[in-house]
Amino acid sequence: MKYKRYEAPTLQQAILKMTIDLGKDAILVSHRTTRKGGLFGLFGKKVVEVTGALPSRIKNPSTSSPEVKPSITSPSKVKGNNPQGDEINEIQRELQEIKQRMEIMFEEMKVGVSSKYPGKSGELYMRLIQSEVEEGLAEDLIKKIIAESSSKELEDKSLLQHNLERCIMDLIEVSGPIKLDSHPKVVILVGPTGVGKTTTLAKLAADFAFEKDCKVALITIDTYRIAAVEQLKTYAEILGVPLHIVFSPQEFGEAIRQLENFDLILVDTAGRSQRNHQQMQELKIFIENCGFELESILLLSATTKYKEMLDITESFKKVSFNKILFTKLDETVTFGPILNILTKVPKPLCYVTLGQNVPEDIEVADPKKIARLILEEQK
Ligand SMILES: Nc1nc2c(ncn2[C@@H]2O[C@H](COP(=O)(O)OP(=O)(O)O)[C@@H](O)[C@H]2O)c(=O)[nH]1
Ligand SMILES: [Mg+2]
Repeated sequence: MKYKRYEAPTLQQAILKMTIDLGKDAILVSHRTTRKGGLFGLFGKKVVEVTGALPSRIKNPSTSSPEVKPSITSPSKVKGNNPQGDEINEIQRELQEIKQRMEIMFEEMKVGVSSKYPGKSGELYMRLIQSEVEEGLAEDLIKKIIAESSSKELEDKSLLQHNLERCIMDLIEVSGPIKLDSHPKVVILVGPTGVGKTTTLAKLAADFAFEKDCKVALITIDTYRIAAVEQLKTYAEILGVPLHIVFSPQEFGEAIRQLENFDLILVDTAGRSQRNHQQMQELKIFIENCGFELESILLLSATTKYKEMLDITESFKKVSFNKILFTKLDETVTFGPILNILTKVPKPLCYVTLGQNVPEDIEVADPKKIARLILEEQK
């Protein structure tokens, strides 16, 4: 038996989350209402926490939520005439009852969703929720397509999906590839450690140097970890482009001046923890005091939890960034957080990366592809 905990603003939404994650064989073991945030637990947001279980004979379709230890003895540990046997049997019977109640609730929930969302729109709403699109946003999107559809059209799932795809695309602002609209164009990649800055920089350098036949140079202010500089040195050697290593904003400005006849200067930075105020301040000073106008791209990993993405974008706003780039799309199946972020942070998306391979695993962001990934049926 696997036990998992889910949180949501209402009991119905929490059960919905659990059912989406564990499937409809899931059993509701317990639920409670609690408050999160606020002072000493007061004035916080009300959340309903449910603990669900999945009988072990059923394959768990997802591992996205944290597992919790069961608070009752596992029935599998009970042998023969163990004195705890009766108690366990009792628990099993109760679980069976809960399961039946759950099934009824699940059916009611489906009825709830389908009464709120007519025709096939409920299915598409569930699809958005499964992709981890925020509930409010999913609701707005579905309401929009309902408003645009006749009752006959509401029964046509592929038409609705097509309309929904278009509505999602409208929300995704893209900038296209880096434009060489100044000379030299200086682009700095910022973001947390391990998000893929150095790898992405190498991919961009290769694209501009080889495909677009531009004069490309690299600068790194990632001097915290010697291994990080070595990684970039290797890329610079392979690509045959110059690399400058700088330690101060003055040196940074000087390096750009020395590279003035290059078309594109790509700048790598040390991974910064969004929670380390000093590191963020240092980066801000580098950007503001180099004497050149920079285009700053914030990298976010598609594998990061949405809440953490928000935290990262909030912190990097202080150093200011012009565009967003999502990495590691190959490592996730839930693409909703990309949409959530792009609707919350009004910055265009420039590229996405989809693997570790330099130079090929990078693409100019395409709203249609992202909308399709969000709406793709999950197996
Ligand atoms: N799966 C996957 N891995 C990536 C991608 N981009 C970078 N990585 C990997 O993520 C790790 C950290 O990358 P790195 O460029 O050193 O991150 P940095 O600390 O931000 O410079 C490396 O193992 C990269 O190969 C991507 O799009 N997909
Ligand atoms: Mg790096």
